[in-house]
Amino acid sequence: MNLTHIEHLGIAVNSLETAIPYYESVLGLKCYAVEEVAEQRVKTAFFKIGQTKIELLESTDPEGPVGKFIEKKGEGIHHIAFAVEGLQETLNMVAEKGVILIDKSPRKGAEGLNIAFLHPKSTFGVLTELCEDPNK
Ligand code: CMX
Repeated sequence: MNLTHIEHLGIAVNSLETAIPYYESVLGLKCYAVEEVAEQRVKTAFFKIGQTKIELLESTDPEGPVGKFIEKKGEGIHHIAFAVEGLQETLNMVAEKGVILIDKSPRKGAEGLNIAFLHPKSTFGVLTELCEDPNK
């Protein structure tokens, strides 16, 4: 497996509007994009810190993955995303090692990345996303 860096950390928040000022005014980061990912039933806001991003996630549907997460656990770190080269091969390899895949093949995520999730039940409680930039 060829993980290159932490692509982003996903953080569930109740409201982008109330969370963004903390990241901008207190941490001094700049929100460079807000994007709705309808398929995932979230609105996202992105910040860059070095090579890594922070992705704030506001649910647009209480039955969506982030809506359910917030209902159960409240705001906080929702997932870690690793950048990987060769996403489909990596998924095959991870599945062979017994990890439960949420996505058996890559699909489109925010920022045009190809993404796939691994189930937190087989990754020691951390929802894990693998991302590949199709333009690299
Ligand atoms: N981190 C860690 N554990 C989590 C979790 C998370 N983010 N979300 C759910 N869980 C846990 C639940 O607490 C539950 O644990 P227990 O059985 O101990 O209670 C377990 O996983 C299974 O939960 P579930 O209720 O059976 O399943 P859900 O319907 O809540 O679905 C999951 C969980 C991870 C399969 C689902 O959220 C999913 O498919 N996620 C991938 C997609 C996603 O998260 N999209 C949003 C971000 C999109 C983006 O970044 O653009």
